[in-house]
Amino acid sequence: MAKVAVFMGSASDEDLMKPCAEVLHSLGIDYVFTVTSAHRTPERTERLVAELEASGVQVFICAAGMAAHLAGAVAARTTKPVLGVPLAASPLSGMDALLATVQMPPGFPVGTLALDKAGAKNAAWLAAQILALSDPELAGRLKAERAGFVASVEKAAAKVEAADAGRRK
Ligand code: RP5
Repeated sequence: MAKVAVFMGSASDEDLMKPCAEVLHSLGIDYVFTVTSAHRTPERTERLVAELEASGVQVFICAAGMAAHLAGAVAARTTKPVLGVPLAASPLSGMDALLATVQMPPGFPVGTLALDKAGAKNAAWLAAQILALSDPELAGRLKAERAGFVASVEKAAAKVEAADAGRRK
């Protein structure tokens, strides 16, 4: 049963959002990954939110570029947490999507992540942390992943230090 829904405003957003799906998959979180537009398919967006919420989705991740209203449109239709990923899809390099996503009026929050792939990944991590509030097993997996980050930095540091030591010889 999907716990997270990932919506993109267009199929052209798929490449930037694949890392979100990859993180969710790596954490063993069941998710839906699909396209729906606040502007082009408002009825589909409304229907998907209602159906997915009824089927057990706990967190909605919405990614869009340009005048990015998708996260706001979803936030209008659910009280589940909505995370927004602004995408650079216009000559404004994502500033348009960032402002449209982050500047929600009071009462309809959208937890806004970084632009593009960094935000896509962190939306998945944050969704996992939200789910982990009521899932001790997932919380344990997140702690293990953090330990993996520590190990990879220590490994990289040792490599850099060894290379520097070699240059000084
Ligand atoms: C937004 O407009 C989409 O999220 C996409 O980032 C952008 C351009 O969409 P396409 O014209 O490529 O479908 O709604």
